[in-house]
Amino acid sequence: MKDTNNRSSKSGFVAIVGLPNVGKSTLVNKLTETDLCIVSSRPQTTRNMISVILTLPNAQIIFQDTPGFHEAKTALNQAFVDSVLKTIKLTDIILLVIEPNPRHDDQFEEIERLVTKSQKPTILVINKIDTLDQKSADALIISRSSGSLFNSVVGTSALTGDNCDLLLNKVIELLPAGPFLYGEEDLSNMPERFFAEELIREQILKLLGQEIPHKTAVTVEAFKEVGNRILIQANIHVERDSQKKILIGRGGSMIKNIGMLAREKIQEFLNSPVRLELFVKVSPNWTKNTNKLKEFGYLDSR
Ligand SMILES: Nc1nc2c(ncn2[C@@H]2O[C@H](COP(=O)(O)OP(=O)(O)OP(=O)(O)O)[C@@H](O)[C@H]2O)c(=O)[nH]1
Ligand SMILES: [Mg+2]
Repeated sequence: MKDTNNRSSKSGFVAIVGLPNVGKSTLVNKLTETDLCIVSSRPQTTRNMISVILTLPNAQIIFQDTPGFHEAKTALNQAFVDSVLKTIKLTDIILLVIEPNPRHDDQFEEIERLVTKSQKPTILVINKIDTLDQKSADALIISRSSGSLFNSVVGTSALTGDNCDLLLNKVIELLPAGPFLYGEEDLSNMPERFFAEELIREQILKLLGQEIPHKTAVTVEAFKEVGNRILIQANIHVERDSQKKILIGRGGSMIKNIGMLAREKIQEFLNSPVRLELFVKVSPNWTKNTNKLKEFGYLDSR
């Protein structure tokens, strides 16, 4: 296959899956040298499959970040799990990301089984290798490689970038021959408004305590040019009045802070001045309501 400049080319979709908080999104950002996937120290940060495109001279890779695989207790959690299952089914190559001392519970066994039984090329990525000394890291990779069901086993640090080039080369080796599927400048096939929602959610994850971010969804309701700025109006949905009060903060201080920090990030992303208006809405029990999940973009509306 030839790319647009008539060179031999490879292209394909590469899913990044694993338990929550193992560093999947950090790894996608590092491999693509972007900042498109939001990252936080808490589990269940990623909620949708997110495509990030890396175009190299002879290869185009569409990385697919996915939500952490976990037990689905609410309709929202089920939507996360379903998006992982769908991505595994439709992708070309699968990277299963684990930590040096992975949990060996039912969820881990299930995701490992899904990946190794997929009949697709797979790589086991042992991430956060920077938390081990060199000797232990080498020993771990050797022991995981022996008798492994994966095409390759690689130890990486998405934080420091260690071995990320090696991982990228292994991905390129496994990539099928094919023409580029997207323009060479495209960073994602997802709309700008999706990333604006994510950048607002990122600040909520950073600024608010344990439970609130898990009960929060962001929807952009308006996204338009007004004069030399882009006006973005977004709703922040929570489940209860008490959560709304916390999000607004004393005298509106919390929502003001979220808005200020998110606006800076969105301006950087869009490379344009932005006016951001945020509204907090109570949508009782939205995490359990499939109609709301469709409205908020977590379930297909078809
Ligand atoms: N030490 C170390 N920390 C890392 C590494 N990669 C990611 N982290 C940290 O691990 C935490 C989780 O990272 P994420 O990239 O959000 O993890 P995730 O797997 O996408 O999490 P979910 O979206 O919740 O499933 C963050 O605090 C990261 O900074 C790594 O290679 N080394
Ligand atoms: Mg993530």
